[in-house]
Amino acid sequence: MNSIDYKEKLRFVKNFLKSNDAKLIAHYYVNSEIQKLAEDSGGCVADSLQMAKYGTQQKESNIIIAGVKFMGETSKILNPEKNIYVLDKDATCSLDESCDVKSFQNFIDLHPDREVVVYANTSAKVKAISDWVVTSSIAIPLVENLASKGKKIIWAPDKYLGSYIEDQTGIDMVVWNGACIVHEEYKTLELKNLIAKLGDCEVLVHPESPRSVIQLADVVGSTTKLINASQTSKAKNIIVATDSGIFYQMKKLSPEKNFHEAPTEGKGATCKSCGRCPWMNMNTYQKLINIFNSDNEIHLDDETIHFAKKSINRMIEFEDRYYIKQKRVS
Ligand code: CIZ
Repeated sequence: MNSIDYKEKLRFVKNFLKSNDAKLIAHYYVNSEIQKLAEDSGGCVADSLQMAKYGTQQKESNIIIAGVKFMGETSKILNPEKNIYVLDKDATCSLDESCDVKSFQNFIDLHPDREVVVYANTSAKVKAISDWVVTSSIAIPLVENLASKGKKIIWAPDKYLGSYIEDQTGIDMVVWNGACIVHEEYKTLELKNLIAKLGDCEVLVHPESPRSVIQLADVVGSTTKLINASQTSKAKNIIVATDSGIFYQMKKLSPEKNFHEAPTEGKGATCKSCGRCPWMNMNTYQKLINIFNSDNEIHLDDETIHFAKKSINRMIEFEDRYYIKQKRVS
């Protein structure tokens, strides 16, 4: 990032946001320039749920989401009175794309005795036909809680996160067959080789990764958990198995550490993603400053908002209760 260029861009973006009564909110996976612009213009960088929650606290009537479509939709669900924009409506997510609402409804109908739990990486319509929406940070306690009440569970759409939850809890779920094209590419053998080569290192893995990669992790968790772990780790070398957009936050918090991308190459690699989400990569400065010249506003019907909000709010209430209880215990 050229600093003269950046200063000019920041000045422009600040004026642009102010004159359009807008706030910029970015995800950890977008490029470092957009993350920095969000931070320096008074917005925030966060995971999808925190992005949507942050939007509810802002006075601006226009919220610009730098991320992918389901993140814009989640923001619209929690902020229906605001105008929500994404930088590119074609920026999607392979998990969301793998689980269209019609096929998923048919799947649910095959298992009428099961509670439906879906990951945040789904469309608003899929959220609306589900009982619970969860993020990776709260998925395990929520599934354990449901199972303790004798509930049987459908999990969608990420099969790897689903098997990770099953491994951790011993709870058997009916799991949808979706995957993230970025995380699915991490290679076990090459990761083992990199660990051996570096020696003193710590391995941070997102649970959307294959089981054999997760098994090599020192820490497994959501984007926020991995960023925190990168800061508290005592290791000089950190290997990270999640989208490389996250390195901006990790390097900012620990400039003295060496960060390494977990290998996506090797035997059997198709190199579809190479550790970088092609849709997150569609978030650019040019699209940001032209956002109001194109059709980038998120529109959802009232019924979808109503039912999707119910499923999201159930998670938020569960999460609040869970963390209060954790605090009491610790
Ligand atoms: O919910 C999010 O922001 C995603 C995509 C992952 C995570 O672990 O936070």
